[in-house]
Amino acid sequence: MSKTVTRIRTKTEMKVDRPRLHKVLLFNDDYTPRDFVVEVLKAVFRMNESQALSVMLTAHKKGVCVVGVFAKDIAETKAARGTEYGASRGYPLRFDTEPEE
Ligand code: TYC
Repeated sequence: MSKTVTRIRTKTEMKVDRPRLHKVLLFNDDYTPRDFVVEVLKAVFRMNESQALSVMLTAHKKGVCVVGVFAKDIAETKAARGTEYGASRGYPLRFDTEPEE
């Protein structure tokens, strides 16, 4: 004799938050040459000349500029590379990260 088995399937839906993005900020200082800031922006953030010039000038005039928005680990790596690039030439050039709202 065959049996009919009824199973109740329950489905749990998990809502997962999208990972927050992080901004990379560039800070002005009085010592790093403008051309060198542009060089770092092109090398680390793959910007073209005019993008790099515009970001450098905004940081120079306003004190700080958002360079880009990335996943947390990428933002942190790029900020560290930019800061290290400056330090390797003896400049106080500083990048940092901040979570996006
Ligand atoms: N203020 C620097 C100068 O006049 C240039 C500069 C621009 C430095 C932007 C840092 O994030 C910076 N030589």
